Amino acid sequence: MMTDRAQDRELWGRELGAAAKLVDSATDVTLVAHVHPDADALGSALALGLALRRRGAAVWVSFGAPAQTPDSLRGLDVADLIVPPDQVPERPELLVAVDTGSRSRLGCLSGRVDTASAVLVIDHHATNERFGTHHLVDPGAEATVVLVLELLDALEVGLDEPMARCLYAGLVTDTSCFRRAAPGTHVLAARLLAAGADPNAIARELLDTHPFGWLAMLGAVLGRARLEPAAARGLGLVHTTVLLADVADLRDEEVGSVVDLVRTASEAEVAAVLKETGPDRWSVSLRARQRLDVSAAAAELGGGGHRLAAGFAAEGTAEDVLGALRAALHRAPTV
Ligand SMILES: [Mn+2]
Repeated sequence: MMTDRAQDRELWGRELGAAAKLVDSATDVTLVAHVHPDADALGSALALGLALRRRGAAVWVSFGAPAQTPDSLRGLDVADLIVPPDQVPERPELLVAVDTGSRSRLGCLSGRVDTASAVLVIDHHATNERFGTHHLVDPGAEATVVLVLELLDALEVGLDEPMARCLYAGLVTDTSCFRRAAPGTHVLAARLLAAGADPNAIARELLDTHPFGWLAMLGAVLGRARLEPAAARGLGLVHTTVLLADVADLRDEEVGSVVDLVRTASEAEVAAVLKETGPDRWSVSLRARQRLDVSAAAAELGGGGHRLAAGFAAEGTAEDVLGALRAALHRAPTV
Protein backbone atom coordinates (compact mmCIF):
# COMPACT_ATOMS: atom_id res chain seq x y z
CA MET A 1 0.00 0.00 0.00
CA MET A 2 2.87 2.34 0.72
CA THR A 3 4.71 1.98 -2.57
CA ASP A 4 2.77 4.83 -4.19
CA ARG A 5 3.24 7.10 -1.17
CA ALA A 6 6.19 7.16 1.16
CA GLN A 7 9.33 8.62 -0.37
CA ASP A 8 11.66 6.43 1.60
CA ARG A 9 10.16 3.04 2.32
CA GLU A 10 12.97 1.88 4.51
CA LEU A 11 12.78 4.93 6.75
CA TRP A 12 8.99 4.58 6.85
CA GLY A 13 9.29 0.94 7.90
CA ARG A 14 11.63 1.91 10.73
CA GLU A 15 9.33 4.71 11.91
CA LEU A 16 6.27 2.47 11.76
CA GLY A 17 8.08 -0.24 13.71
CA ALA A 18 9.22 2.23 16.37
CA ALA A 19 5.72 3.73 16.66
CA ALA A 20 4.11 0.30 16.99
CA LYS A 21 6.61 -0.70 19.69
CA LEU A 22 6.00 2.52 21.58
CA VAL A 23 2.21 2.19 21.46
CA ASP A 24 2.33 -1.54 22.20
CA SER A 25 4.21 -1.05 25.47
CA ALA A 26 2.25 1.96 26.77
CA THR A 27 -0.14 1.34 29.65
CA ASP A 28 -1.66 4.83 29.59
CA VAL A 29 -2.20 6.74 26.39
CA THR A 30 -3.46 10.27 25.84
CA LEU A 31 -4.68 10.96 22.30
CA VAL A 32 -5.06 14.59 21.33
CA ALA A 33 -6.68 16.06 18.21
CA HIS A 34 -6.18 19.59 16.90
CA VAL A 35 -8.41 22.41 18.13
CA HIS A 36 -11.83 22.44 16.46
CA PRO A 37 -11.34 18.80 15.50
CA ASP A 38 -12.73 17.44 12.25
CA ALA A 39 -13.74 13.86 11.50
CA ASP A 40 -10.20 12.88 10.47
CA ALA A 41 -8.69 14.19 13.71
CA LEU A 42 -11.29 12.80 16.09
CA GLY A 43 -11.81 9.64 14.05
CA SER A 44 -8.07 8.96 14.21
CA ALA A 45 -7.87 9.56 17.95
CA LEU A 46 -10.96 7.50 18.75
CA ALA A 47 -10.13 4.56 16.47
CA LEU A 48 -6.68 4.21 18.00
CA GLY A 49 -8.08 4.89 21.47
CA LEU A 50 -10.73 2.15 21.10
CA ALA A 51 -8.10 -0.34 19.94
CA LEU A 52 -5.72 0.46 22.80
CA ARG A 53 -8.45 0.33 25.40
CA ARG A 54 -9.50 -3.06 24.10
CA ARG A 55 -5.90 -4.14 24.70
CA GLY A 56 -6.12 -3.02 28.32
CA ALA A 57 -4.51 0.44 28.27
CA ALA A 58 -5.97 3.43 30.10
CA VAL A 59 -7.03 5.88 27.37
CA TRP A 60 -7.95 9.56 27.25
CA VAL A 61 -9.03 11.41 24.10
CA SER A 62 -9.22 15.20 24.12
CA PHE A 63 -8.83 18.47 22.19
CA GLY A 64 -8.08 22.04 23.26
CA ALA A 65 -11.27 23.68 21.96
CA PRO A 66 -14.24 24.01 21.77
CA ALA A 67 -15.55 22.83 25.14
CA GLN A 68 -18.09 20.45 23.58
CA THR A 69 -17.56 17.69 21.05
CA PRO A 70 -18.91 18.86 17.68
CA ASP A 71 -22.46 17.53 17.28
CA SER A 72 -21.84 15.67 14.07
CA LEU A 73 -18.89 13.76 15.59
CA ARG A 74 -20.57 12.61 18.83
CA GLY A 75 -21.65 9.32 17.26
CA LEU A 76 -17.99 8.32 16.89
CA ASP A 77 -17.32 8.23 20.64
CA VAL A 78 -19.20 5.03 21.49
CA ALA A 79 -17.05 4.27 24.56
CA ASP A 80 -17.07 7.79 26.08
CA LEU A 81 -13.32 8.17 25.68
CA ILE A 82 -13.47 11.96 25.19
CA VAL A 83 -12.63 14.03 28.28
CA PRO A 84 -12.28 17.82 28.73
CA PRO A 85 -8.69 19.16 28.60
CA ASP A 86 -8.49 19.60 32.40
CA GLN A 87 -9.02 15.85 32.87
CA VAL A 88 -6.07 14.92 30.68
CA PRO A 89 -3.10 13.62 32.73
CA GLU A 90 -0.58 16.36 33.57
CA ARG A 91 2.30 14.06 32.63
CA PRO A 92 1.08 11.53 30.08
CA GLU A 93 3.12 8.37 29.69
CA LEU A 94 2.45 8.51 25.96
CA LEU A 95 0.95 11.47 24.13
CA VAL A 96 -0.32 10.80 20.60
CA ALA A 97 -1.04 13.94 18.56
CA VAL A 98 -3.16 13.19 15.49
CA ASP A 99 -3.81 15.22 12.32
CA THR A 100 -1.91 18.13 13.89
CA GLY A 101 0.81 19.89 11.90
CA SER A 102 2.23 22.02 14.71
CA ARG A 103 2.09 21.91 18.50
CA SER A 104 0.29 25.27 18.63
CA ARG A 105 -2.67 23.54 16.93
CA LEU A 106 -3.12 21.56 20.16
CA GLY A 107 -4.28 24.79 21.84
CA CYS A 108 -4.36 24.61 25.64
CA LEU A 109 -3.03 21.03 25.49
CA SER A 110 0.19 21.99 23.67
CA GLY A 111 2.13 22.01 26.99
CA ARG A 112 1.61 18.23 27.29
CA VAL A 113 4.18 17.88 24.49
CA ASP A 114 6.81 18.92 27.08
CA THR A 115 5.50 16.94 30.05
CA ALA A 116 4.79 13.63 28.27
CA SER A 117 7.43 10.89 28.48
CA ALA A 118 7.04 10.22 24.76
CA VAL A 119 5.15 11.98 21.95
CA LEU A 120 3.99 10.19 18.82
CA VAL A 121 2.90 12.51 15.98
CA ILE A 122 0.61 10.89 13.38
CA ASP A 123 -0.20 13.30 10.57
CA HIS A 124 -0.47 13.95 6.84
CA HIS A 125 0.01 17.74 6.67
CA ALA A 126 2.81 18.84 4.33
CA THR A 127 3.66 21.57 6.83
CA ASN A 128 4.10 19.14 9.78
CA GLU A 129 6.83 20.36 12.13
CA ARG A 130 7.72 16.91 13.54
CA PHE A 131 7.40 18.12 17.12
CA GLY A 132 7.31 14.66 18.73
CA THR A 133 9.80 12.01 19.82
CA HIS A 134 8.32 9.56 17.28
CA HIS A 135 6.67 10.33 13.96
CA LEU A 136 4.31 8.76 11.45
CA VAL A 137 4.10 11.67 9.07
CA ASP A 138 3.26 11.15 5.39
CA PRO A 139 2.02 14.12 3.35
CA GLY A 140 1.13 11.65 0.59
CA ALA A 141 -1.58 10.04 2.73
CA GLU A 142 -5.07 11.37 1.98
CA ALA A 143 -6.07 11.31 5.64
CA THR A 144 -4.53 10.71 9.04
CA VAL A 145 -6.89 7.74 9.50
CA VAL A 146 -4.98 5.99 6.69
CA LEU A 147 -1.82 6.18 8.82
CA VAL A 148 -3.73 5.07 11.93
CA LEU A 149 -5.00 2.02 10.06
CA GLU A 150 -1.45 1.21 9.05
CA LEU A 151 -0.40 1.41 12.71
CA LEU A 152 -3.35 -0.80 13.75
CA ASP A 153 -2.27 -3.36 11.14
CA ALA A 154 1.28 -3.28 12.51
CA LEU A 155 -0.20 -3.92 15.97
CA GLU A 156 -2.30 -6.76 14.49
CA VAL A 157 -5.52 -5.22 15.77
CA GLY A 158 -8.70 -6.68 14.26
CA LEU A 159 -11.16 -3.97 13.18
CA ASP A 160 -14.57 -3.81 14.82
CA GLU A 161 -17.53 -1.68 13.73
CA PRO A 162 -16.90 1.34 16.03
CA MET A 163 -13.25 1.53 14.93
CA ALA A 164 -14.22 1.12 11.27
CA ARG A 165 -16.85 3.87 11.67
CA CYS A 166 -14.23 6.29 13.06
CA LEU A 167 -11.73 5.51 10.31
CA TYR A 168 -14.33 5.74 7.54
CA ALA A 169 -15.50 9.12 8.89
CA GLY A 170 -12.00 10.54 8.46
CA LEU A 171 -11.57 8.94 5.06
CA VAL A 172 -14.85 10.14 3.52
CA THR A 173 -14.39 13.74 4.70
CA ASP A 174 -10.67 14.24 4.01
CA THR A 175 -10.95 12.79 0.48
CA SER A 176 -14.03 14.95 -0.35
CA CYS A 177 -16.19 11.85 -0.56
CA PHE A 178 -13.45 9.79 -2.27
CA ARG A 179 -12.96 12.26 -5.10
CA ARG A 180 -9.31 12.53 -4.06
CA ALA A 181 -8.76 8.91 -3.07
CA ALA A 182 -6.08 6.75 -4.72
CA PRO A 183 -6.94 3.17 -5.74
CA GLY A 184 -5.35 1.81 -2.56
CA THR A 185 -7.53 4.10 -0.47
CA HIS A 186 -10.68 2.62 -1.98
CA VAL A 187 -9.33 -0.78 -0.96
CA LEU A 188 -8.98 0.53 2.60
CA ALA A 189 -12.57 1.79 2.45
CA ALA A 190 -13.72 -1.66 1.34
CA ARG A 191 -12.04 -3.14 4.43
CA LEU A 192 -13.88 -0.64 6.64
CA LEU A 193 -17.26 -1.48 5.07
CA ALA A 194 -16.52 -5.19 5.51
CA ALA A 195 -15.83 -4.47 9.19
CA GLY A 196 -19.30 -2.96 9.55
CA ALA A 197 -19.04 0.76 8.75
CA ASP A 198 -22.33 2.09 7.31
CA PRO A 199 -21.35 4.59 4.57
CA ASN A 200 -24.79 6.10 4.13
CA ALA A 201 -25.39 6.71 7.84
CA ILE A 202 -21.89 8.11 8.39
CA ALA A 203 -22.02 10.52 5.44
CA ARG A 204 -25.53 11.70 6.29
CA GLU A 205 -24.58 12.51 9.88
CA LEU A 206 -21.26 14.15 8.99
CA LEU A 207 -22.08 16.00 5.78
CA ASP A 208 -25.78 16.18 4.99
CA THR A 209 -27.45 17.29 8.21
CA HIS A 210 -27.83 20.94 9.19
CA PRO A 211 -30.30 22.97 11.26
CA PHE A 212 -32.83 25.10 9.36
CA GLY A 213 -30.92 28.30 10.29
CA TRP A 214 -28.12 27.12 8.00
CA LEU A 215 -30.23 28.07 4.97
CA ALA A 216 -30.67 31.71 6.04
CA MET A 217 -26.95 31.96 6.89
CA LEU A 218 -26.05 30.69 3.43
CA GLY A 219 -28.41 33.23 1.86
CA ALA A 220 -26.56 36.11 3.52
CA VAL A 221 -23.03 34.76 3.12
CA LEU A 222 -23.32 33.57 -0.49
CA GLY A 223 -25.04 36.85 -1.42
CA ARG A 224 -21.84 38.67 -0.44
CA ALA A 225 -19.52 36.48 -2.54
CA ARG A 226 -17.28 38.34 -4.98
CA LEU A 227 -15.38 37.09 -8.01
CA GLU A 228 -11.99 38.53 -8.98
CA PRO A 229 -10.99 36.98 -12.32
CA ALA A 230 -7.55 38.65 -12.40
CA ALA A 231 -6.52 37.51 -8.91
CA ALA A 232 -4.67 34.27 -8.08
CA ARG A 233 -2.25 34.79 -10.98
CA GLY A 234 -5.10 35.35 -13.40
CA LEU A 235 -6.72 32.02 -12.48
CA GLY A 236 -9.51 33.69 -10.51
CA LEU A 237 -10.40 34.15 -6.85
CA VAL A 238 -13.86 33.90 -5.32
CA HIS A 239 -14.31 35.04 -1.73
CA THR A 240 -16.83 35.91 0.93
CA THR A 241 -17.04 36.68 4.64
CA VAL A 242 -18.89 34.85 7.40
CA LEU A 243 -19.65 37.40 10.11
CA LEU A 244 -20.35 36.51 13.73
CA ALA A 245 -23.84 37.96 13.25
CA ASP A 246 -24.49 35.45 10.44
CA VAL A 247 -23.80 32.39 12.53
CA ALA A 248 -25.19 33.28 15.97
CA ASP A 249 -26.39 29.83 17.09
CA LEU A 250 -24.91 27.72 14.34
CA ARG A 251 -22.27 25.05 14.81
CA ASP A 252 -18.73 24.86 13.41
CA GLU A 253 -20.15 22.33 10.92
CA GLU A 254 -22.41 24.97 9.34
CA VAL A 255 -19.61 27.53 9.13
CA GLY A 256 -17.21 24.95 7.73
CA SER A 257 -19.64 24.01 4.97
CA VAL A 258 -19.51 27.47 3.36
CA VAL A 259 -16.17 27.05 1.61
CA ASP A 260 -17.37 23.87 -0.11
CA LEU A 261 -20.17 25.85 -1.75
CA VAL A 262 -18.08 28.93 -2.57
CA ARG A 263 -15.42 26.81 -4.26
CA THR A 264 -17.91 25.50 -6.81
CA ALA A 265 -17.68 28.78 -8.80
CA SER A 266 -16.26 27.64 -12.12
CA GLU A 267 -14.54 30.99 -12.89
CA ALA A 268 -12.19 30.76 -9.89
CA GLU A 269 -9.19 28.52 -9.23
CA VAL A 270 -9.08 29.67 -5.59
CA ALA A 271 -11.87 30.09 -3.04
CA ALA A 272 -11.39 31.99 0.22
CA VAL A 273 -13.79 32.29 3.14
CA LEU A 274 -12.99 34.84 5.84
CA LYS A 275 -14.66 33.80 9.08
CA GLU A 276 -14.92 36.54 11.69
CA THR A 277 -13.69 35.28 15.07
CA GLY A 278 -13.71 38.63 16.91
CA PRO A 279 -13.36 42.36 16.22
CA ASP A 280 -10.97 42.60 13.25
CA ARG A 281 -9.96 38.96 13.72
CA TRP A 282 -10.41 36.31 11.07
CA SER A 283 -9.88 32.64 10.37
CA VAL A 284 -9.42 32.14 6.63
CA SER A 285 -10.07 28.92 4.69
CA LEU A 286 -8.51 28.49 1.26
CA ARG A 287 -9.32 25.94 -1.43
CA ALA A 288 -7.74 25.49 -4.86
CA ARG A 289 -9.13 23.49 -7.76
CA GLN A 290 -5.85 21.99 -9.03
CA ARG A 291 -3.42 24.54 -10.37
CA LEU A 292 -2.30 26.73 -7.46
CA ASP A 293 -0.57 25.65 -4.24
CA VAL A 294 -2.58 27.47 -1.57
CA SER A 295 -0.56 25.94 1.29
CA ALA A 296 2.33 28.19 0.18
CA ALA A 297 0.11 31.29 0.40
CA ALA A 298 -1.23 30.15 3.78
CA ALA A 299 2.28 29.49 5.11
CA GLU A 300 3.39 32.95 4.00
CA LEU A 301 0.52 34.39 6.05
CA GLY A 302 1.38 32.36 9.15
CA GLY A 303 -0.85 29.33 8.55
CA GLY A 304 -0.50 26.01 6.79
CA GLY A 305 -2.29 23.05 5.31
CA HIS A 306 -2.31 21.07 2.10
CA ARG A 307 -1.67 22.04 -1.52
CA LEU A 308 -5.38 22.32 -2.35
CA ALA A 309 -6.78 23.09 1.12
CA ALA A 310 -5.14 25.41 3.60
CA GLY A 311 -5.86 28.19 6.07
CA PHE A 312 -4.49 30.93 8.27
CA ALA A 313 -5.51 33.37 11.00
CA ALA A 314 -5.34 37.13 10.42
CA GLU A 315 -6.04 40.49 12.02
CA GLY A 316 -7.30 43.72 10.45
CA THR A 317 -10.30 44.63 8.36
CA ALA A 318 -11.62 42.13 5.85
CA GLU A 319 -10.18 44.35 3.12
CA ASP A 320 -6.71 44.27 4.80
CA VAL A 321 -6.83 40.48 4.95
CA LEU A 322 -7.95 40.22 1.32
CA GLY A 323 -5.12 42.54 0.27
CA ALA A 324 -2.52 40.35 1.98
CA LEU A 325 -4.15 37.25 0.52
CA ARG A 326 -4.15 38.64 -3.05
CA ALA A 327 -0.41 39.39 -2.74
CA ALA A 328 0.38 35.93 -1.33
CA LEU A 329 -1.68 34.19 -4.04
CA HIS A 330 0.14 36.21 -6.67
CA ARG A 331 3.39 34.60 -5.44
CA ALA A 332 1.97 31.11 -4.88
CA PRO A 333 3.53 28.40 -7.08
CA THR A 334 1.45 26.76 -9.78
CA VAL A 335 1.44 22.97 -9.82
MN1 LIG B 1 -6.72 15.30 8.06
